[in-house]
Amino acid sequence: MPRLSIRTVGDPVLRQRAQEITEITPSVKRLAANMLETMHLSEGVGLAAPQVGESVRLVVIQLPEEGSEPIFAVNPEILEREGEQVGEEGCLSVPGVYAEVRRARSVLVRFLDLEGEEVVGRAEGLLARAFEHEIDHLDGVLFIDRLTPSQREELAAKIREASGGEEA
Ligand code: QAP
Ligand code: CO
Repeated sequence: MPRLSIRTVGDPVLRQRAQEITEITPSVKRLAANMLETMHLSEGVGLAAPQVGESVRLVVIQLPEEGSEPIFAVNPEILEREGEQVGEEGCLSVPGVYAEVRRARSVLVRFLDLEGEEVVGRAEGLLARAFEHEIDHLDGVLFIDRLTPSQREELAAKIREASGGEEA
């Protein structure tokens, strides 16, 4: 299976609202399998279809814990959020940038699996964070959009330094 190329910040596909999937066709399943493989090769824990240039509502998540299975979610939605957690995030589409992001501690999610069966379940901790992060991608939102003004300042300063301290 070919490794898909990952779009990075600046690519307009990352800013579009992705389309609902109306039918789980073989090509949707093939995209899902290719996304999982691409995510594994890039050592990611989550990937959304727009990150590989496909503007459709499909995400894959696989937590790094031993024995955790991949989750394929078609048309995922968050029905409820509860509590708060702050933790470090990165994104394959924003390579090399990591920042603390505030998210819900727990979310109630609904999606279709690749067989078209509805799944409703509660996710906590890292899994809740991954669902929020990946569903944001489907709405054209990146984790860097969720930083505080002072975090943005800090990030801008780092980028200036990395470019050799020149005026940008
Ligand atoms: C989203 O992120 C996420 O910059 C998935 O050089 C983040 O897989 C879910 C990655 C935090 C839960 C918690 C980023 C790999 C991977 C990079 C990723 C990099 C190499 C990010
Ligand atoms: Co991401």
